[in-house]
Amino acid sequence: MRVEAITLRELQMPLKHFFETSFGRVSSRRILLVTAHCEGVDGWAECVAAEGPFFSYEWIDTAWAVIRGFLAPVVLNTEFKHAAESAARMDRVRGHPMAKASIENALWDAEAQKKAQPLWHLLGGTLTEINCGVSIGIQDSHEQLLEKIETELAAGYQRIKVKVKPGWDVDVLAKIRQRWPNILLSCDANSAYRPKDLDHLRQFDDFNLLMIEQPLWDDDIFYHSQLQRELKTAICLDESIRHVRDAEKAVEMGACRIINIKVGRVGGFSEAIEIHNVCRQNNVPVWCGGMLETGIGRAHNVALSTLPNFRLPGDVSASKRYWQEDIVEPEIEVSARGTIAVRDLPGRGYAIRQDLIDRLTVRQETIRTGAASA
Ligand code: OSB
Ligand code: MG
Repeated sequence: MRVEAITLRELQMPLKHFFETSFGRVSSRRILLVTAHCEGVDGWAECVAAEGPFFSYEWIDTAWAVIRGFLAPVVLNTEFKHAAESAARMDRVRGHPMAKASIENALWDAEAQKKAQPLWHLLGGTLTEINCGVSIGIQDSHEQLLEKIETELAAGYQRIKVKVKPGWDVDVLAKIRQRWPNILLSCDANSAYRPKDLDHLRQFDDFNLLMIEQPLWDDDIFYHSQLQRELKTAICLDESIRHVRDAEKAVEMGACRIINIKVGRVGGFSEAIEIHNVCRQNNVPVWCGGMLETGIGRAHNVALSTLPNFRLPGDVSASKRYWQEDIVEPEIEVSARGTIAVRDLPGRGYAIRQDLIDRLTVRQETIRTGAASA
């Protein structure tokens, strides 16, 4: 398989409702799509870098620049037996996992199509139905949040995750638990707390949470290991797990009991699979995180979630929660039991809506040759 050209596209897509985390609010997404043109087959992926460097240092403009200047040049016109080989070619570039993931994952999609295999099968997936939860952002009022939870539970989602930060945490969790004593409930702090908040965080133990996601610094493992020893509730790491060594370290140090795998955050499918495997060997359950993706990123998340250690419901939810109209067909749909059935079609299994993508595109560039200092 040879990559003849790579097309980058930026799409402007308004969210149905704003999404707020401890690091800020977003109302409209700038979506970066990557297409790898591979001898008659187009592989597609979504770069999950956001509108600004807040979840991590990457954002859409750094991703675009690093792909154009440094990543595309090392994969273009190279013969690959397997998409995973592209990771080693891109290794010389330090960091920028979301940019790298978008290239590698587009190649996996192309490879699956060429082999006429579903992507989930090529990744080594075994589950045919995946379990879904939702992530609900910080709202303008407690009432608005409770209403949203009500809606998602009625839709069948198996787990509710709410975003928390100082000032939007204990009271919120108490109200949720009062109304729904038994639902699977977790919270995500996106690094909003510090070790000095220990006494405050201990109150979270009263709510029988499935986990507290990323309470401390985005790059920390050590202080999480101290915190985990003090809390009954399981810590789940998201931002801190950048590659398989972080997962090994976190497990070894007892910094968490659960790991959230986001394929963009860890640099692509091959690293995500390695993290999955290490967690499986150590009996640490994983689940698939989300980054407010369109259907292209979502389809990749669904495929990854079929690996056997994805034992907890992921943040893999229906297209219609975020988008008026999604760019894949059919849209990602969730059953009344809160599941997504995998599709037995070659590649990602969801067709590209090229007409709609063209209408939403605000910037486009095709890279054909190794340009800058490759
Ligand atoms: O930390 O999991 C997170 C969205 C943007 C950035 C970070 C996170 C999230 C979510 C949304 O929680 C998950 C989704 O895509 O539904
Ligand atoms: Mg998170």
